[in-house]
Amino acid sequence: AQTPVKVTVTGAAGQIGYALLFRIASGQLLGADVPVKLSLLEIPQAVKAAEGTAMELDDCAFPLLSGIEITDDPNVAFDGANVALLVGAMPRKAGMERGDLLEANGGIFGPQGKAINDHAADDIRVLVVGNPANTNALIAQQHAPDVPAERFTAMTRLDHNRAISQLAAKLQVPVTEIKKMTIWGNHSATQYPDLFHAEVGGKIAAELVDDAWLRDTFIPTVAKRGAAIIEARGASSAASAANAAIDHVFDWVNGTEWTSAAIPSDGSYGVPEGLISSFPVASRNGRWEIIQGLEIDAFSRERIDASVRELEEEREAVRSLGLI
Ligand code: NAX
Repeated sequence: AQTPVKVTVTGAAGQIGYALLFRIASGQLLGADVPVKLSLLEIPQAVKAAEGTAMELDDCAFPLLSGIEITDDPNVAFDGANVALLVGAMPRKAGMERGDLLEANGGIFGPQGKAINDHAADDIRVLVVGNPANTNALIAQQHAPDVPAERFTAMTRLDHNRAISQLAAKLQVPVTEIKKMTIWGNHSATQYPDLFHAEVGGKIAAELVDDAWLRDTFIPTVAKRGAAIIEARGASSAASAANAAIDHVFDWVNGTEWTSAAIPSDGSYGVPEGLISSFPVASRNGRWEIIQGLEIDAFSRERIDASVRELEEEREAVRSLGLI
């Protein structure tokens, strides 16, 4: 039998954790034939709640689930980890300045990056979900000098899936008709969902919708969807976020021709090297590759640059706080 893959989930007792763990254990993260071992990392106050979730995981008798470990120690949680889903983060509280938010998250993602560096398996793949996801991923990466930089990624797949869904609804086509969707930049309100390369039945999506809808409805609807979910549900996106995390890791491991993921820039498309920014990506042989050669018009250029500028500002801020 195959050795189980160790998957570490931080913030395991939170609402995304609750939506995520059962899908991992059922084989949707890596494949229906890959046994998994789960490691749940929580803060001490939430360990008991994580134990409750583990009881429910036991009660599913998942054939692929070979064990569950629960801990509040990152050195234990990441020991031998093959996949790390960094979900737990410090949310922005009312009146909190951006510097305070970045500093609080630096206190989480710095030590977790170091624990990954010191204890994870050689093939470790990291997906950061906890916000501000791109910059948290950068912090963790900078504390893990022995891990190839490209193994640290942040999630824009939820934005990508939202963009597909909005476009499919507008054009009244099945989501499966939409190809080559791209989210550029930061997982924040400045993100740029790009319809100039997306295709619907072989036609460029931007040519099938009017400019005003693209600019004034589509882009803000995708970018502000998280806030709309909070408004409607009274809680932030959880099952859809968990679903996107599953999609991201599944495609990273199993391959895809085109999706969106925030990965370390190699300078492509004018995005400064090292920033963890969302790009159109393919996954081949277990590695993300930025899709090259796309023409970027002035409209897209301006929006990509604005989101990338925000990422640069976040990087400057965490540098000046001594977090990287
Ligand atoms: P919850 O508040 O329900 O859960 C977070 C959990 O993390 C809590 O159980 C908490 O105890 C735990 N935690 C905090 N610090 C920790 C640490 N140092 N080590 C281990 N665990 C720790 O939040 P939830 O709704 O699950 O969201 C989690 C994160 O995902 C948030 O930062 C949220 O902003 C972010 N999101 C990111 C999205 C994306 O597309 N990238 C979309 C969904 C979501 O908003």
